[in-house]
Amino acid sequence: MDLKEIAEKIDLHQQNGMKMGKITNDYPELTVEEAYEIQRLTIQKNIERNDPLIGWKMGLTSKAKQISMNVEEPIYGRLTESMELNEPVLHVKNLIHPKVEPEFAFFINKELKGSNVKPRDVWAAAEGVYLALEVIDSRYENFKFTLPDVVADNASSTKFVLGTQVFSPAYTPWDKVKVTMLKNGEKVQSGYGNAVLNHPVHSVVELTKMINRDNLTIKPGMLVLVGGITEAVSVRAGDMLNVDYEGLDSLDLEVKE
Ligand code: 0L1
Ligand code: MG
Repeated sequence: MDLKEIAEKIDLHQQNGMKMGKITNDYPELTVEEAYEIQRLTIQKNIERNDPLIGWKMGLTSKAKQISMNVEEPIYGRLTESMELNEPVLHVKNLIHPKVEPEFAFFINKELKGSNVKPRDVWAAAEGVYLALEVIDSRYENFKFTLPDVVADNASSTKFVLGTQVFSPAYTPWDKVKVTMLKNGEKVQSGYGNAVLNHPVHSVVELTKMINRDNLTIKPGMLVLVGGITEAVSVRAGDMLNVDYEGLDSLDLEVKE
């Protein structure tokens, strides 16, 4: 099994929004550790194209998603500059079957590292929290994959957009924020911040511990998308999403061809 060759294939499908068969169809013995190495090699290709790493995302952070995948811990992916939308407009022409989920993004401005990191270390390192929408678009048919497949495909990362306002991490109980998503004026999802590992801060703690296994750290200036607060919602051209974060602000996303 040539991990570099697999990374090149995934990169091609990610860049062109082309679906592909599961990697584990060809390599059923693929481990999660090897899948993270494929993810690293794939994102290395973005970095070589002047599309630098700007952060991390956590996935499978809700108990429901973990049970459905039969796993006991979340997964992580890497965010690069080209994934950030500069305005709340999503073009779906080069995407496969995009879905959108409401999240929080922690802006970390002090290095977080080690296997013993605690919530208070995250609060000391977090300079701000943004409201965020993540667009996921698995490269696998029908969003069907095993754990190593989805890890290799960078945890389905595709695009994300941040709200304009940054919030102090200190004054909001992020686990208690109610989020309601409307699609074309109709309520489609709602949930609370505690859907993310009981409290979003735990997501940053877990990420720090998970990447520490590969001697990696969260560097100052990095964003962390903590995980979906509700189920992800499928979108297509012509859709309009309005997401209300009670007591804070709301985000819109216009979906165009
Ligand atoms: O951001 C996410 O929670 C996605 C994790 C990967 C699983 C999926 O694509 O649904
Ligand atoms: Mg997500």
